[in-house]
Amino acid sequence: MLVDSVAAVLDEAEQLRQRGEFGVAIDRLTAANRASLDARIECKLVDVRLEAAAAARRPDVPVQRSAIAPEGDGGEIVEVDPDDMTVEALRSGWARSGCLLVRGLVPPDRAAQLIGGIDSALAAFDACDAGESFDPGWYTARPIRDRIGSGPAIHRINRGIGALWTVFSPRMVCMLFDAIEALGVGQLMTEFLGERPFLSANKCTLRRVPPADLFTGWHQDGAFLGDRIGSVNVWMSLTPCGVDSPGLDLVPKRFDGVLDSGGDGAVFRWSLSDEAVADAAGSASIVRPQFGAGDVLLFDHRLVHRTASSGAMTRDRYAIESWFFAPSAYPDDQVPLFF
Ligand SMILES: O=C(O)CCC(=O)C(=O)O
Repeated sequence: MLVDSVAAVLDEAEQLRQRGEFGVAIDRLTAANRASLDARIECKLVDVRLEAAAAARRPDVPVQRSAIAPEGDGGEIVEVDPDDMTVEALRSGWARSGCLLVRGLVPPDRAAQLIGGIDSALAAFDACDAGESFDPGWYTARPIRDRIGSGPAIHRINRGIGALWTVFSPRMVCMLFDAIEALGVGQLMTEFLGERPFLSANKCTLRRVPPADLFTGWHQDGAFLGDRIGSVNVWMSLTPCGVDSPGLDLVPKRFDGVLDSGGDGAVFRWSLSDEAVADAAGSASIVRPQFGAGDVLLFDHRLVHRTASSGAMTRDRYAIESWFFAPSAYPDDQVPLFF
């Protein structure tokens, strides 16, 4: 886009932002960026999205939604085709197996685009780290507090395991939101939660997980998010995983609440020991699903899971973990990003 046009778009967005017209500002910036990608617009979009969510008035009373109670003892992950991804299917999948697997939801061209984006974002991080030039559309860090507890502001990246907060890659935020909308997941979450969710800036993570024996722990995200929240994690597997590249281990079962974490054998204070997971699983044995490229697993903060890894694996796994929360039942320590 011409320099003058970018300046005009940014100027207009700034005026809209100052008037509190965040939604219009986001629409204008998004349209301009779709017409021609520009890092200044993408960075501005992140600023406006953070401010819009922070300024949004949270309802005093949470939007009413009926709790999902366990149906049966679990056992097999409930799967549907993309055309059958409805709120009813989501509720039923979560009640019966704690999650819903939508096979092939992300088409191959979009998966390839997101994989390329993860590579570019990590490469831009590396270049920044090495003091080399890089495209700020792919990587622009900002001081955002850690996702667990309200500790000091840090720049969250765990480069060793190929993890980078999506919010640090303004272009990936645009690509992810485009995908979530185009795949129908935005509408699904809004119907399910009864309100359009915000994305957590300090939890949504781009992942290029290396094949190695990783030090990860069984957990329910509710152990650090709390249980009185409305959550949907859209976990997109962009490359096949679960056999020769790291996938997820999980207990395909709905839990009534958040289990007691920590204690003997737990890796972190918010994680669960192998024994605690075996006890909780009961007759539902632990599974390591084989995900295909483009499969999406939808779950909430009660699913018991961990990264599935082993030293015998040979390939990287690309995925995006995107935690969305209902504005009226939003976890305290998560930084909201307007979606
Ligand atoms: O992608 C992974 O390996 C971990 C994902 C996870 O723990 C989550 O999405 O909550």
